[in-house]
Amino acid sequence: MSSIRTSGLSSTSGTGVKAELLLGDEAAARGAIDAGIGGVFSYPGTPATEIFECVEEHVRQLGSAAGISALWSANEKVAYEEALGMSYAGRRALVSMKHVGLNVAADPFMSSAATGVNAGLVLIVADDPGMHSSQNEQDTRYFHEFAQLPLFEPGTQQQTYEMVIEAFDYSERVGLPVMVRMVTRLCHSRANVALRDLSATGTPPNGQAHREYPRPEPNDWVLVPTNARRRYRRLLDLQPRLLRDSEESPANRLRLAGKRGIIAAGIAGNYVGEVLGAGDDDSTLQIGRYPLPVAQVRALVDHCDQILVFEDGYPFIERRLNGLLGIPGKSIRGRLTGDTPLDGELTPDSVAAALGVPYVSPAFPLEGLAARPPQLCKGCPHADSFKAIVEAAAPLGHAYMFSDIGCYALGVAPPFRAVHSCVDMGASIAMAHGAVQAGAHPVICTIGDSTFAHSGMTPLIGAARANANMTVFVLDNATVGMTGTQDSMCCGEQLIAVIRGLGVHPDHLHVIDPLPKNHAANVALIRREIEYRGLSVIVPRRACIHVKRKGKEPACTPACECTPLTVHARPD
Ligand SMILES: Cc1ncc(C[n+]2csc(CCOP(=O)(O)OP(=O)(O)O)c2C)c(N)n1
Ligand code: SF4
Repeated sequence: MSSIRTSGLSSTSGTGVKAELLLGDEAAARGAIDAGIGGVFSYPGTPATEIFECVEEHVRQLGSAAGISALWSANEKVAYEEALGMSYAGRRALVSMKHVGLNVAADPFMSSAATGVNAGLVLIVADDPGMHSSQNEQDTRYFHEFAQLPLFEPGTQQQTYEMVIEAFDYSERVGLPVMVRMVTRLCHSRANVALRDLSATGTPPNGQAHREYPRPEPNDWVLVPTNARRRYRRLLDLQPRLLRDSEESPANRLRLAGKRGIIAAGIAGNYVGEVLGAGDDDSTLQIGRYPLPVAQVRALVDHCDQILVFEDGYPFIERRLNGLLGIPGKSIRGRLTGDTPLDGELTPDSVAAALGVPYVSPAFPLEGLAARPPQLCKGCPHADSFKAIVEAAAPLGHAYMFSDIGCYALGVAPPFRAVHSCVDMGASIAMAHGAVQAGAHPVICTIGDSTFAHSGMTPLIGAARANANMTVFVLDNATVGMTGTQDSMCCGEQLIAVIRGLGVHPDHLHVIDPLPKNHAANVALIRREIEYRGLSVIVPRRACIHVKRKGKEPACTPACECTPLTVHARPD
């Protein structure tokens, strides 16, 4: 019988009292709430967004009694730093983001491995193998190794809940940030989760856990070289303990049986359990925690002739097993050997094929369904903006149109074809400025209001300083449309004040209302600004139709004095 079980880790002393049907993201959030966090920090990004939103909803229902602060951050670096500050100040902090968000947060993240933490700090990163809603499928486990920090990898919703609680405790025991890696299928699927009875465990009520600020060694957090060397040495000295704790953890489960060995990481254990069912003879090692438990891996390899590795993402474990030269007499198989595809998500079908067992997927067959490419919603303000931009630029020669990540990236498709690049958040303005320095003209750049606040402001300072010959469109739809209309950090008149403050000349800063009735006037103004030999910024301002549908107010700051944005309902 397979020892890779899909059930969760057993909760401490039978304290699970009620089961709730939760998304993986919700299970993570509930774990953090039950661990007594003082705050959650995040920037939206699929598939991690619902972690923050679940805590936010909890705070909305309980108000200040929740004792938790839940404010979106301007970007992932800011989110990580805010969480670190809360940890230093003695409250547990959760920070969550999608995988590419950790690239943005990598600077404080790497250095926090040296400073360490005070109250528990848990970083949840949601990977997106298969790129359902992402620009790449990088594997966060490499960041665990890069930073030399402990990482948990739950395979089920129940494990997610339990591991997040354990991650906070562990973070305080070792004085380090602890990472939790999730993947899209886990984040966005539901299962019953047994939640702890906090009154029975003596856990402090939500948000009440508080640790003293550790006055004796404040220099630990000041990474000037003398301290940094000392703190890095501490991180290195902790490594044997992190390995031992991982080897002793019930999250890594070894079962020795037949001569074929299976290593399954996180959610892959579910797929193996599903396709093999009861009655298989294989030896198994379920990985739920890193550093990789070397002792268990060695025991499995010694016992078996052939090892099959199933892991979502890169062949992280398979590569480590093989090293440079492989293991004489043993066959290590997985993504590198083509037993499972090198890219995309694992599925029960691909796992069954690699195991050589018959398996009929219960999933609905997709063949024959008409393809439905994503497109801008009917009535989307971006459509009117692109129409005007394309028409204005047409007679001026081949325009270079740099863009960014957001709903407006759909301007790549016909009839607009107005997006020639979309690389990473905030890249458009810097790339446009680079193209200007290569002598390109006309150079046009489109970026959303949330992406601008995330990482578009800094490149605009340089472009304004150089008066770069380009035209920037900050598409202000008053929300973070692409990830589900979260509040935008900077829109309306506040956005204009920021752009002006970054050094853009007021004569070449314009707000337009992208409506069909204004089309001719908008085209004329845009053309004039493209022809101007210097930097222009144009802000097409009209709210996303879903801001209205959700009955939300456009997300200007309380201090904002802009005239209300034109909000249009969907035409149908
Ligand atoms: C580093 C990173 N963080 C988060 C995301 C997820 N994401 C994609 S676009 C976007 C923001 C979109 O908002 P905005 O720029 O205002 O454009 P809109 O979708 O509203 O048109 C976010 C949060 C991402 N792709 N990369
Ligand atoms: S969600 Fe809003 S911004 Fe995105 S395509 Fe639809 S209307 Fe446009």
